[in-house]
Amino acid sequence: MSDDAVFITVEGVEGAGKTTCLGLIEQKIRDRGRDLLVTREPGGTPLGEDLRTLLLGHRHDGMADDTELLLMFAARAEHLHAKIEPALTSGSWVLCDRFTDATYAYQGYGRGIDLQRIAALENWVQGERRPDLTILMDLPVEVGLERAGKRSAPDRFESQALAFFERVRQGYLAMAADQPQRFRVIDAAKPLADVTAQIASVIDAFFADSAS
Ligand code: Z5A
Repeated sequence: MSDDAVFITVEGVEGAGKTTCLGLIEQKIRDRGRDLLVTREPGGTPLGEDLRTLLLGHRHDGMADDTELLLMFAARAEHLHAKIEPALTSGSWVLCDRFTDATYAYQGYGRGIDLQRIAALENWVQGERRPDLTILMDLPVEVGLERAGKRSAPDRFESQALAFFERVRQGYLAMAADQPQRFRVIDAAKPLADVTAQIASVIDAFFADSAS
């Protein structure tokens, strides 16, 4: 990896505003003259997008939790191999809509899979690769689900019970408390103008820290 290539991820429960705010983050990074790959998980490659369709669709509603976990990491292995690592090696920054923290939050805290098993897969698939900065968009799950529900029919994850999303949210907050050097928590329940101001200040501070 080039010295100044940076890997940024954006996380949060459904409807937190990740997709909406990705464009702002992208613009702020490009304004600083950085090459940038914007991508997402599950997905980001042709194989990964096919796996995404399997994971989010209702065709395999009874899928075992372990199957779901392994498909997430299969998509991630391909993504790292074909897109993320080559981009970072060439000096490009990478901005990814969800990454392995989503696996800990959804498959770990949400489904109840042992976090150590996820950690073993993380080490196997990623080696030492971890995000440099993770923006966690936090809000009450009811607010996020209402926002997401206004948009389209629920996918396989959005069809989960409220208690599942509450565990996911608490999992994210536990990780953020555990790794404050990497996570920045945004109050995503606020109006969009306020949320974008919070994100802008996180990115500005990250550039300022990197320069010092
Ligand atoms: N998943 C997993 O289980 N394990 C893994 O390892 C990974 C993923 C990587 C797909 O992710 C699913 O995969 C996801 C977790 C699981 N579960 N689900 N469902 P995804 O990221 O593609 O899907 P998502 O979380 O459902 O994204 P989303 O619903 O598109 O949410 P969002 O991107 O955070 O929100 P948005 O589209 O930007 O905004 C939603 C609506 O709210 C939209 O109409 C906006 O205009 C509106 N909005 C946004 N911000 C505001 C504010 N501040 N005020 C008012 N309205 C707002």
